[in-house]
Amino acid sequence: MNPVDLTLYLVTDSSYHTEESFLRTVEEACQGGVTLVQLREKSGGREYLNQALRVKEITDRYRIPLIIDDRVDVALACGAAGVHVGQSDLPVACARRLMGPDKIVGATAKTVPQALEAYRQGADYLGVGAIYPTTTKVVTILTKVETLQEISQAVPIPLVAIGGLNAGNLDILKGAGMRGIAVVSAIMKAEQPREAAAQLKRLSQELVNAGPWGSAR
Ligand code: TZP
Ligand code: MG
Repeated sequence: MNPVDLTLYLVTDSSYHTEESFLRTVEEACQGGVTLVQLREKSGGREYLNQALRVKEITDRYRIPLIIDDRVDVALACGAAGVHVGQSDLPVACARRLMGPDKIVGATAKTVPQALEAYRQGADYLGVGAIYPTTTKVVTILTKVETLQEISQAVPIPLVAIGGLNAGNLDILKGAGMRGIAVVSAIMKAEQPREAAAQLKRLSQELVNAGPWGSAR
């Protein structure tokens, strides 16, 4: 299992940005303290790789691992730290085989059987949600907090919650055993991404510390 700091996971969406404001937002988020960045763009292979290389230049400067959504080939081609696969992407076992043992492989899981399968196939962490309805373009269903708890008890790998999360609605995750939060809009649409990231990180840290993984215990 590769160690990964999920405290504040930024998932990108460039759709409402110019390239310049997109890259600046990612950089400010890094300055604000995001612990992991996922490039999640729906462009074709060549354009996706070029975006990945530009984002990696930034994340490398801040020593923050970059994860590529969906595409193992793009992750390998740009030298990313890892890949994140959903239920309709390559199976985790394939992603693991292609990425090798030392890269991060994350997976989406919305149920206990999906979580167990991803864990057994070699996932390092799981993204679970959507916790709340989201305005980000994604095919997803809402995941109940009880399901988060069941998943966190079923697998030994860390979980990150995603979907509609912002600084004002994280309390629902108390006691759910999460190791962090993943956000798109709360940072990508923020007027001050650096400040937004810093605040979300503080709140996520409090949440994690209060749970079973916390250093406070
Ligand atoms: N998977 C489940 S919800 C979601 C993804 C990629 C999008 C979350 O975006 P936001 O803006 O943080 O609700
Ligand atoms: Mg995906």
